[in-house]
Amino acid sequence: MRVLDVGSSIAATLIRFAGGASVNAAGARPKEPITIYEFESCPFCRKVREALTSLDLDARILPCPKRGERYRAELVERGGKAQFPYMIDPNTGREMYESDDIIDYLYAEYGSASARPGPKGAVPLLTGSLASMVRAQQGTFVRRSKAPEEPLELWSFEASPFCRIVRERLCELELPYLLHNIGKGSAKREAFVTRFGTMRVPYLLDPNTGKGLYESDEIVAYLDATYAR
Ligand SMILES: N[C@@H](CCC(=O)N[C@@H](CS)C(=O)NCC(=O)O)C(=O)O
Repeated sequence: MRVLDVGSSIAATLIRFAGGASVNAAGARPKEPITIYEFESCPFCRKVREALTSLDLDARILPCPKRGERYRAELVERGGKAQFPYMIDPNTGREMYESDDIIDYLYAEYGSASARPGPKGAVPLLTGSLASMVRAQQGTFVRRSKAPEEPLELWSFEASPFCRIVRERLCELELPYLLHNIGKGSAKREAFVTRFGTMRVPYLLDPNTGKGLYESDEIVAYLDATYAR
């Protein structure tokens, strides 16, 4: 039911104290987007995605839901184990596991090390896991899908309840996408409005079909109709 879906997604945002709503520490800009192997319900991945919004960074997301085959095996080959998140920065050649190390790295490279919020002990793990429970573990397990030729593009920010609903489905369907983080205060908002006419997210653009969509429930229906098997 739509009202439960949106209500539980709002609850997930509140449980995480609305982390990843706005930009607070954007520094040097990477030429190429960062790549992240992750899955939506993972509390460690959630922390990293919140940092990406705070730093106003885009990312190539390679979704690795449990039982997924598209990118999990690729990561094991590359990094040696199935542990998420895993980050690759094509601009510096650095790659790493461990969410806290990734966040330290991103703040030092693309924000400022002094603006990096403290790790806060077990709180992100507890609240991030609770948020996933409230969402009934959506964004955890794979759904069979056709692989797109080109990655999709999603304009989103981490705390948005509506964007979460879309990210969960992209994750379950193992659809790679370029995540344009566009939190409050993002330098990319003006260009978005100029290009699309209004400031509203989520916005999904599928270069494989030329389709562009705003409403989260319509986006999910589109993804299912186009890619689910
Ligand atoms: N200390 C690591 C913990 C990462 C971790 O345990 N990730 C879990 C997902 S929440 C994982 O990779 N599980 C293996 C799997 O899903 O197959 C970090 O902070 O990045």
